[in-house]
Parts: sequence; C-alpha cells; structure tokens
Amino acid sequence: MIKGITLVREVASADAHDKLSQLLLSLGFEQGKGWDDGTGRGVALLAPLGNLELITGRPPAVPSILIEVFNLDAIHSAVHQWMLANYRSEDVASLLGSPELTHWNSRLFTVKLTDGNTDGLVLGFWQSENPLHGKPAAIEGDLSAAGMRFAIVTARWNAVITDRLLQGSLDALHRSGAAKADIEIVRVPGAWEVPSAARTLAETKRFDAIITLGCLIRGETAHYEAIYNEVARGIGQSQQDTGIPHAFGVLTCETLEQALDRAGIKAGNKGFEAAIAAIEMVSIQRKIKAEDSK
Ligand code: DLZ
Repeated sequence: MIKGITLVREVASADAHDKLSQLLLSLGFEQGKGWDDGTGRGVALLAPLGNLELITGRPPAVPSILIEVFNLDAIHSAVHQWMLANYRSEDVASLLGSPELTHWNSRLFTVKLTDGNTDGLVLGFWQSENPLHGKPAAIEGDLSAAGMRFAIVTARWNAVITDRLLQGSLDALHRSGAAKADIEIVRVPGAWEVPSAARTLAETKRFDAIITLGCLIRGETAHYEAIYNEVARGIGQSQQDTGIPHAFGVLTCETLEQALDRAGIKAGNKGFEAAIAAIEMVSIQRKIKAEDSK
C-alpha cells in the first residue's frame, strides 16, 4: 500500500536552493516534478529507493539525511570540488568530512551545507562494504521434509541398481523428517514406464513431489538414446503439466560398474540426491506461493 517517502527540508535562500539542487542532480539524483507558487518553490530530487528508519536507545551517530551511493570516493571528490567552488577554501575542511569506516561495515562522510545564516543542511553519504548489500535476498528451499508427501517411482529393470537408489531416497527423506506414512513407493517394469506412473501419481494431487528412479545401461539397452530421451522428456513434461516437482533420478550409464558407482559405491547415491532435490523444490514452491499471497 505504501508507494514512496518524501523528506521535506527547508533551504535558507533561493540561491542555496538552486546550488544545492544542482549539486545533488550532478551526483545522480533524478529531477522530479517541482513547484513554484510565487511565494516559494520546491524541487523534487528522486532517488531509486527510500526507507524510513526509526531508532531508539541512543542518539543517532549519523545525519538524518543519509544518501547511499555506489562510489563513495567519486562522490566525495565531486562534493569537494563543489564546496571549493561555493565556499571559502578555509571553511571547506571543517564542513566536509573524509570517508570513514563505520561500525556497521560501511564507509561514510558527512558534509554540512550552510549559507552562513542558518545551521544549514547536514548530509551523510555512505557506501556499504558488504558486496551483497542491497542485493535481493534469494528464495532458497529448506531441507526439512516434515509434513511433505512424496511418491517414489522406481523401475524394476536393473534392480540391483534401482534398489540402491530407492534406499538412498528413503534415507534422505527419513533423515530430513518425512514420515513413513507420507511416502508411497510405486514399482514399474522399466525406465520406459516411469513417466506414465509419475504423471498418474502427480495428477492425484496427493503428493508434494515425485521422485523418479531408474537405470539405463547403454551396453545392454537397444535404442538407449531413444529410450532415455523419451523418459527424460516424459518426466519433464509431467512436471510442467502438473506443476508438481519431479526429481530426476534415472541413471544413464555406459556400464554396470558406472551405475554401481552412482548408486552409492564411489560417486554418491543419485537416489539420495534426487530426494534432497525434491524436498528443496517443495520448500521453494511453498515459499514462492507464500510470497505471492502477501
Ligand atoms: C527393454 C529394456 C532394456 C533393453 N533396457 C532397459 C534398461 O537398461 N533399463 C530399464 O529401466 N529398462 C530397460 N528396458 C525395459 C524398458 O524400460 C521397458 O520396461 C520395456 O521395454 C517394456 O515397456
């Protein structure tokens, strides 16, 4: 519901008003709609972002107008030049501070802009030292599976491998807090049948995610590429069409030995990894939906 925030400050003279506006525009403020009604005038100086900060407990260590910038040293040098052009050089040193480290991982300098008659305007320019400051926080999934419901589709073909993948998936789900009653296992003849069963399960809407497991071995499988492509496409399409995350745990290997390595011997257990991906995707989906309904 809030659209923006405007700080209104009085400047002592028309001359100071114009000079200050020019300085701030030259530093990068955008000129907004101003006004002039004969008795006074205003200029709107727009910044991309604004926020209102309320504090309590101790007096603020910073001026009440704080301007966050990308390149503090360049801004300091521009303000310095402007000060030298508008103030006596002997005054500039006392009015313009140097950039200094703050206790909140930033650098800041202050400048006091006075016309001699009033206290003037004190501005603080600052830049965060944290490279991630201001970057949007990413939505990331948690790895807690408590309260999530999963279906695991596993192929019986190459059961020596797929049973290990299944064990890996169950291990990941249980260790992440999924309840036994929330996991349904469906066995299908081979990898070819996995997409169809996955889709049927997804369409029931009884599950938060589907974990697909299988193992295709090139040396033993005629039309290996054709089967693999169709299995991958079918699982992907079921995921797209139903909106239910499908984790892909179908191995495609050159040899049985390679398959064994990926089923828990040397190269991790792809069933475990698929289950973890499923948990993360359910969590991400929930977070995105929660953001959306705010
Ligand atoms: C037929 C077959 C072959 C040759 N190879 C594999 C394999 O390596 N992995 C697998 O999961 N399934 C294989 N299949 C079985 C097919 O996936 C399918 O189950 C049958 O063709 C019946 O439709």
